Amino acid sequence: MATKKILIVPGDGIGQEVTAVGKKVLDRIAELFGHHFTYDEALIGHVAIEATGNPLPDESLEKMRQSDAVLFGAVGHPKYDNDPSAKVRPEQGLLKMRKELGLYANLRPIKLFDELLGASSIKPEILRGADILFFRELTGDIYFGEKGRKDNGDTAYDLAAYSRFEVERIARKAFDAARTRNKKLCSVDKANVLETSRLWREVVQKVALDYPDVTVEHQFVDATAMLLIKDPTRFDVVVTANLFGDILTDEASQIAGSMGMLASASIGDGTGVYEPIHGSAHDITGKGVANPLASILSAALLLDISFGMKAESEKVIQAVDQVLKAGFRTRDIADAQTPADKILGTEAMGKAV
Ligand code: GGG
Repeated sequence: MATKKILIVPGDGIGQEVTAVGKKVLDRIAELFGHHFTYDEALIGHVAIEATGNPLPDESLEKMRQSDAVLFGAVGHPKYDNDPSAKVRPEQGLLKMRKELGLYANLRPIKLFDELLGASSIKPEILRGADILFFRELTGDIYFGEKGRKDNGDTAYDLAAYSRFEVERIARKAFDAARTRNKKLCSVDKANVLETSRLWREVVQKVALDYPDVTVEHQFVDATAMLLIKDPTRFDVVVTANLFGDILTDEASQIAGSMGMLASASIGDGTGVYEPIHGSAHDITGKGVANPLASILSAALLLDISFGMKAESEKVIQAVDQVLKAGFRTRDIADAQTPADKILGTEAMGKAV
C-alpha cells in the first residue's frame, strides 16, 4: 500500500470534463490495490486568468512542486485565438509550468488499440502493428526563445535556440527507452536548413556512440510527416524538438484513431505532469461528448512512471482495451457501423472503464 499526493489541474474547456474522469479511474485503482491517494486542485490557463489575472498563479506552482504527480487537462480559449494583441494568454501558464518544473521530456505513446483499426482514415493494412513512442523536447526551441515585434510592429520574430546540454539530455532519455523496446531510434530535425537542427544532429550522433545496440536513423521533419502516414510501422522511438514534436504527434494521433486517444507524460527534474495531448476543444465543451480515454491513459502513465505502479497501470490499459473490445466508443472513434447504443458520452465511457 502506498500513500500519494496527486494534484488535479483540469484547466480549460474539456480539460475539466476529461480530468474528472481520469481522477475517478485513479480512485478506482486505489480502491482495487489498497492505495491511499489524496487530491488537491489547482488553477491554470484561462480559468486561472479569470480568477487571478495570472495563467499560472504562484499558489498553483507551489502545489505542483509539493505533489507526487499532476494530472492535467488542457489550456486554451478561443477568445485569445482571435485577439493577437492579448498580452496574457492561457498557453503561457502551460509553458511556465513546464519550464518551472524542468519538464524537458514529453513522452507521447502512439498506441493503436486493435479494435480501432477501422477508426482511422489510414488503411488498416498500413496501420496494423504501429506502436511508436515519441520524445518531444519540451522546454527549449522556438517556444522559449526571445519573441517580439520591430519595425513599428510590422515585423515579428520568434528565436529558436538549443544548447548541447538540452539536446543531449532528451536524446539520452530516448535512447534509454529504445533499449527497452525494439532498439530503433529515429531523430527528426531539419538539418539541411536550420542551425539548431545541425547541432541537434551532431549531439544525437555523439550520444549514439554510447548506444551501439540501438539502430539510429536521422530524418528531416518533412519526410517524417509523410512517412508517419505512409509507413507508420517503420518507427519505434522518435526523438525531436519542441515544435516538430507538437505538430508530428497531432498528425500521429490519427494512427491511434483520434486525438482523444493520445496520452502524454512530461518528466524531467521535478514533479511529473500527465495530460492528454489534445487541447481545450471549446467547440464540444459542456456537451458531455469528449473522449476521456486520453486522460485515463495519462493516469495509467502517471501510475507507471511517477509511482512505479506497473500492475496498476496495466490494469487501466486492460480496462480500456476491454471496453473497446465490447464495442463501446465515444463519437470521435465511432464509425458508421457503431450501433447508437454503443456510443457513449464522457462520463459513461469513464464508468465503463
Ligand atoms: N493538453 C494539451 C494542451 O493543453 N494543449 C494546448 C496547447 O496550447 N498546447 C501547446 C503545447 O503543447 O505546446
